[in-house]
Amino acid sequence: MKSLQAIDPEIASLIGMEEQRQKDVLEMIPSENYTSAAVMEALGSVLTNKYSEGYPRKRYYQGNAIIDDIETLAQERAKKLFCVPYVNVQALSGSPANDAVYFGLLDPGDTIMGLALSFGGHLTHGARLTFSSRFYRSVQYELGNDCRLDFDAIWKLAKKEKPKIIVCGFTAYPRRIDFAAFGKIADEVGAYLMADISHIAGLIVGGVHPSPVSHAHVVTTTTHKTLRGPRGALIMVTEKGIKKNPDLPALIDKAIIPGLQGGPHDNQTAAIAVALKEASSSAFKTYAHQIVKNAKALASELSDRGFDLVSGGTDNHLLLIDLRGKKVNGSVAALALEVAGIVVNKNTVPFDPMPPFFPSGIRLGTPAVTTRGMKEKEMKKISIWITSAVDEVSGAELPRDPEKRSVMWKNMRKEIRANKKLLTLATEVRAMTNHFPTP
Ligand code: DSN
Repeated sequence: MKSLQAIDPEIASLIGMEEQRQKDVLEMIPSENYTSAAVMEALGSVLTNKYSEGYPRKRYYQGNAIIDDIETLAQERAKKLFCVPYVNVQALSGSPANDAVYFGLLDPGDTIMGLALSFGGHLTHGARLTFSSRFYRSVQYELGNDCRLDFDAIWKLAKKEKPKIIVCGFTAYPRRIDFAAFGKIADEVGAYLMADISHIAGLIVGGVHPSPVSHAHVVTTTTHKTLRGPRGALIMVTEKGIKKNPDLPALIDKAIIPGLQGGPHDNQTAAIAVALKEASSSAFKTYAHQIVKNAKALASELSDRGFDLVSGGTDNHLLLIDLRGKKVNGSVAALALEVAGIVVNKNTVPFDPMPPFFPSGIRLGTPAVTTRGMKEKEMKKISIWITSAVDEVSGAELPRDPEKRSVMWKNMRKEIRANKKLLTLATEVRAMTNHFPTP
């Protein structure tokens, strides 16, 4: 940081402030985590200086012998950890990874079928306004009335629409995913099954969530969520995938380059390799188990305090809370919690009558606080703070009329930011987080 401080004190100071913020608060956005110092060292290395279009030993530029070894190591570690025969480590992040699978396997206009965004799917799973619905025909499944996957409805939709790819794996689904049931449906309709395990990759390698590898043809994941690596992604083809189409690895490699990307980010590839090494340790298994234990403890404490948990609880790292019972809009609650030092995200809940920017719920999770060493005892404290913060804004529902809502939200934001009770909670939070160092 010394040279950065000398060259650009403004950015150095902002990074320092962000570092302090990350230490002071409870980071509870379930897709965030604290990566290790070793991962960051690889990420900030000289590897950022190199161009390496192509793949190991098939590069367009000279000088890539060492980069070849790094990329091969990342590939081999991923293959071993996830038990797959092929992996591409070059996708720059999760959305480009999913886009590459579609680009490689589909023609424009082919049908993809994923969970609707408002029910916990991802933008790239066929949501309106995205690449995935503009260039492909997107059909979307929803959850059942119990807010769980309804395999009967999914099967019927697949049979009717005949998608070429069925996407499973979600961003706001707190329950275990039955990959076998998805695999059976995909096989029956002749579709590829793509499992996007971005949220739960760390839980899968840690042995606390079943793996999709025997049921899916293609598996994608980001590397920076529960897997705790740098930003980045993996695209994997399973034995089942190669059996269905032996060309899948070549199609995906070609989709990445020349299809969608130029040179890979070699510093990112090395950092992914480091994270994969860390994730294969027994300490990581303990970590993954603790993430789930913490999420379950938090769910039970919050339920006891009158919160309405979507689907009634959690099997994984995240909780989705419907705040309509508390008479608070998700945006209002998320801001109040932020002022109180607890960082979550507003989120739609299944069958949400409100728009995505002002949804009825919040989503929170335990991967980052578990990295800091917090356990069930701390989850109880956190649930008490969450309750106090949300109770402080109870009654703050926002109108559905956009104009009225905009005026009300503007005034409310000012009040919440200055709320003394919330600011006091933040000092209590800080007193605790100081005892739990970040990596
Ligand atoms: N932003 C990710 C998440 O929070 O789940 C999805 O892209």
